[in-house]
Amino acid sequence: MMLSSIKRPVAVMAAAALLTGALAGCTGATSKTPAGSGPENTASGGAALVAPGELDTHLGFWSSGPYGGVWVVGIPSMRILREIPVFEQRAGYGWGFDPESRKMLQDTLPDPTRASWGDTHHPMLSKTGGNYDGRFLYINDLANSRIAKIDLKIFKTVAIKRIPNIQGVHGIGVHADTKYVFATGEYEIPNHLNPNANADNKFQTAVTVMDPDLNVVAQVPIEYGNTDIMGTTHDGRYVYTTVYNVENGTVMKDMVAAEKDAILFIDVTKVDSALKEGKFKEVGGIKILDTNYPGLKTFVPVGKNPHGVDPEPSGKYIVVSGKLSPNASVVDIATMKVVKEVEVGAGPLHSSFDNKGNVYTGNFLDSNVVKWNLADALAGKPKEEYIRDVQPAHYSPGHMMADGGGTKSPGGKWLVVPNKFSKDRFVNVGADYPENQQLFDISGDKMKLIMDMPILPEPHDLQIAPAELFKDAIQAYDATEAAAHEHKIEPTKDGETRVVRDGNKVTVYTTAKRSEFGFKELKLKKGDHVTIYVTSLEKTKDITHGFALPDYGINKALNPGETIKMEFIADKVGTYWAYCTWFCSALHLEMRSRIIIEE
Ligand code: CUK
Ligand code: CUA
Ligand code: CA
Repeated sequence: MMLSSIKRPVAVMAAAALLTGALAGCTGATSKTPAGSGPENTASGGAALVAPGELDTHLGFWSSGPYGGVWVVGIPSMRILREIPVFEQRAGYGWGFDPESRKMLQDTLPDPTRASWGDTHHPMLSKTGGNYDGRFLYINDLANSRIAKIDLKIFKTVAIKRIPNIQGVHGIGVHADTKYVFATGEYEIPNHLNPNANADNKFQTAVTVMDPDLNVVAQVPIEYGNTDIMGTTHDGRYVYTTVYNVENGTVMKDMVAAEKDAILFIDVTKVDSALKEGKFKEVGGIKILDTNYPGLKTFVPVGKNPHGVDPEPSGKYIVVSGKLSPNASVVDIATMKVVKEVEVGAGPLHSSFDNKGNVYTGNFLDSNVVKWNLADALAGKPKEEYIRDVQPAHYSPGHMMADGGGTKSPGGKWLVVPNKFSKDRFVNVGADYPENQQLFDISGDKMKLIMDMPILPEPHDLQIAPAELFKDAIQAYDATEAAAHEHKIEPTKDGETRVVRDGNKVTVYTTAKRSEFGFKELKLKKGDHVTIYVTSLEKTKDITHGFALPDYGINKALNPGETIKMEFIADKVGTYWAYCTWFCSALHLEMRSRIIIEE
């Protein structure tokens, strides 16, 4: 291999080799690489590359569709840094195998005996003053009408809630100061909202208002057949959603019958005042707001079956993607009127923004990304002028996201285009093709394709923020005491294992370090209700242990300084090994302890 002259990571080379068209014209410095694979002609002059040992400047948070979790990806390298399991069990992290996370998953299912799964579409970072603040990430589960909160101090899911009275939580929105989190209901459930709540009994779905911990504050009944994608204004005043089924149709033909559908604006200040004035009925513990409360809801007619609703940075307009029309509709927030229909191409689904007044709209049918200038379009300039660039996407993009794209302050550097198809972009691996997501450098006049990256189905939507925003995420729990405190137990010291028996209730307090657990052997009686707390004595970052007792369905990762809790009923007589599941030292396989269960 003649790699000595190439100062760039293998991943980029591999990707670049697939991009010969886009990256043609490399210089002599990389002449030994496949033709057209040079980095020098990217708009950034190669700065896009993240060499081994270098760190990414941005983090992307991906929803993973029916994969049910969140992927954290470094940008611009596009290296997957970790997964945050949310709605599904994940053995790697032991998510869903300990009582706390299992309860979070199962208690929020319609039937707790079923396997938990999720269909995640829209990750939304928490905000302060209309900009990402790096504290939390919220994400929906379309499948089971759930929403989850991830704490970005620990990159773990800390709350999952099932939202009552609606089916299919699809769009979610985060208030400009994270005062509220909002969710839509995609599927109509006629008359489902308690008929007593509203005399005319015609409500099909509801918009849900939650506090930052996802407790339902109120629901706003909606008379139309769905509420779809959501957004919020940068001043915190409105949350808005597309409504593509004003027809209340139950089959596709009927859902596209009307010439116009709508954008629904909900005035957040009216939610507050209606609550304050008691303009609601309480149904099953949920405050159902008086739907006729003045100024609470405004429906703005737009072209049929609209889709993406994206707030541009100035806070004046929302760009609504037409889906069935070749237009993006620009809605003026102050007047709640469509002020411009901008022709962008066939099948626009979503848009994102840079810091120079440009909009990036993805066309599903044309399979491209169109960069257009908002001011020029609003001024009525011809298409040749307001459209600044068109680049093919491979293939058929859904969402697209620029760094800081949904905020007041986009960064204007990166655009990620998650595509629905990859077709010929990767080596054949059977009838299931990987999905293809593409990275564009948008800092120049023209968009530059930097990378193709195959990923598991499916990269649905994402948020991109500077990595700097997450610098306070913990790398090791500061003190064993702090982690033990969460479980309200005395911290367990080195060399100490306490076994406390109270009838058939047995509580074990023990430790983990390289490379042994605090107890060497544990004797239990058949029928014992066992709780085991394991505290990691590690202080070194990146030394993770695991605690698995497979015969009792237990498996959990254990970070430095962390205390985990496991429970089981010792209902099988025999000898069972608890072992460490994370490779932690040369003696990792020796890190196991015997549990003997006697009659
Ligand atoms: S919806 Cu999927 S392409 Cu769930 Cu965000 Cu538009
Ligand atoms: Cu501890 Cu492997
Ligand atoms: Ca419609």
